[in-house]
Amino acid sequence: MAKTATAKKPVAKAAKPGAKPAVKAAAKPAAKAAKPAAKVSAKKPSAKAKAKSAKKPGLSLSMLKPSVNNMTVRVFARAAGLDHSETDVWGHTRSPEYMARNPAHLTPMIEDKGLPRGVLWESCAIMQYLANKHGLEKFYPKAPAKRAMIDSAMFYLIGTLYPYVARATYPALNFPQYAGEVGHSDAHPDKKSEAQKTAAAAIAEPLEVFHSFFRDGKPFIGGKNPSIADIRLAATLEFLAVIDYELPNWAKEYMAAMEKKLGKAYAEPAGDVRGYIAYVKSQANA
Ligand SMILES: N[C@@H](CCC(=O)N[C@@H](CS)C(=O)NCC(=O)O)C(=O)O
Repeated sequence: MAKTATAKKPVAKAAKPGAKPAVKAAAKPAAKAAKPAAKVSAKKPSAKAKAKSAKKPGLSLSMLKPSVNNMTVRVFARAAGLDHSETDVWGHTRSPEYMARNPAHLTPMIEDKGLPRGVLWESCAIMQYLANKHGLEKFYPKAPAKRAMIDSAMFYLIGTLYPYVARATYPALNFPQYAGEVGHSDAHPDKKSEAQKTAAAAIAEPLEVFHSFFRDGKPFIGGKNPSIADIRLAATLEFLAVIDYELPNWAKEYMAAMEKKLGKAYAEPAGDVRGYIAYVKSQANA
């Protein structure tokens, strides 16, 4: 979802997380999406978690709740037990303050003193960095060959699968174009809908590659446990519900397995995305 802050007014209105009708349609966590730029502590640390967070200093994440790019990092931070706070930057990504820190005006974005420019964006790069920094090998193996497969799956997702998903779902989500897409079209709505359908049809092939090649008979791309590539994939597939995309059975089972394995860490951020989808669908049917 690019250019949120510059979205045309009606779009911005429809898209605003936590707008009243959304609360009605949304699962509970989406209700919390209401306050833009509000800092929300993602979790109340237990005594054990507090001890852990001494090793893992607080992390600040700027995010947008309806976005699966953001859901990716939100799930990861929770699953990895990273002590972090989340700031909802809805409507602020193009503000001079945000742009001064992040000229790409993108979320998710983390802030960390150790980073040369103080901030980092791109969901996969953020997960790689945090996994490296905190030695989270369970999510991002160190062994070069294993790591290369995770990297390959993530690059393939961002470079090939995601653009199809964005073209197929963003019109239904009332999102502007995906970051990196340019162009304006005066094409007849029928032609636009045809292009959207073509993109949806193109999803099947790369999706199958994740199954047959990257999973290769294992429960997850990471093997027995979900890796950062699995978090990225499962979050991406969440958007397909907005176009009632018929996922193959393996993908349905895979997503259920991800949610079962990661529990609340997955369910809570997914609830925000699902809540938003329920809201836009209810608007479309109204
Ligand atoms: N490839 C990037 C995509 C990031 C992206 O498109 N972010 C959108 C939200 S889904 C955004 O922050 N848009 C706000 C803007 O462009 O102003 C990632 O994986 O992090």
